[in-house]
Amino acid sequence: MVENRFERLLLTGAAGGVGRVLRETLKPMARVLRLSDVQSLGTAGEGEELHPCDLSDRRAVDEMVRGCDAIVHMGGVSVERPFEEILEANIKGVFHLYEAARRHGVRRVIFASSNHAVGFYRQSETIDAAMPTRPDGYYGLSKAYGEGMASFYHDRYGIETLSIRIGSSFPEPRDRRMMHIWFSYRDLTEMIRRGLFTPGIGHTIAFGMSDNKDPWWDNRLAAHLGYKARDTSEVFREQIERQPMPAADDPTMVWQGGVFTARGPFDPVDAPS
Ligand code: 15L
Repeated sequence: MVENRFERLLLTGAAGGVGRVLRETLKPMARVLRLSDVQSLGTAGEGEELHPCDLSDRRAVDEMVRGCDAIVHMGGVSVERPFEEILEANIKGVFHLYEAARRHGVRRVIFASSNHAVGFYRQSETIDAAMPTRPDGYYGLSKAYGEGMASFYHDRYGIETLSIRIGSSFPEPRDRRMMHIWFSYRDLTEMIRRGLFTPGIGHTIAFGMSDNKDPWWDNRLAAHLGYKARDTSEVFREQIERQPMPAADDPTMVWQGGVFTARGPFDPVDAPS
């Protein structure tokens, strides 16, 4: 893996939980890190450029991408929400992003997909990236759509993408489900680095997880990235197992997507009953 720094790397969603971490850890990978979000980004530090942007605004996204060599796309709605909200940031937003990438000659994208693209697989199943998606809501659907967009822009225009189906990327796992899919910030950063600098990735889908015990996901189709996790959720096992055991039919014990599988429906207030 030849690791030349990018001249200008764009990070969207830079004000979010994961984005705030990547704002620091991606810095060595570019001379200038352009940071974008709809939320406040504070003030620019050394080597940073702030570029607030609403992903549903096509012109604004085009401007945001202009001059960048690569994109780490963490932006958009990151939880289950009514379809109309998902539509703006995640469906239109990802289209705007890839169109801008095409127009401005960006050759590499990291797309923050999610485990919720496959959230309706059971926890008893082991899945790989070749198996059909099983979205657990509108949010999960938007991530499956984003992966489709990445595949299309590769086949049609040669833009390469690593779609990372991120598990639970928090400082620590919060429950038994997350023990299986926890993704430390250090491992997330390493997977992004591999996605940015490994040659010839086409459109690769990888499951974003640390080296956890009893994983539900098989990453052999992303082996060419050479990604190796350094962290594991095992160090949190004792504290997590002190939590009361949920009922066997609790969504967090049955489905890979956990509580996301039980969100909704979201009736509009003026819907006929
Ligand atoms: C996600 O995709 C969400 O963005 C994050 O907030 C978590 O809920 C995570 O999945 C998860 O499944 O734990």
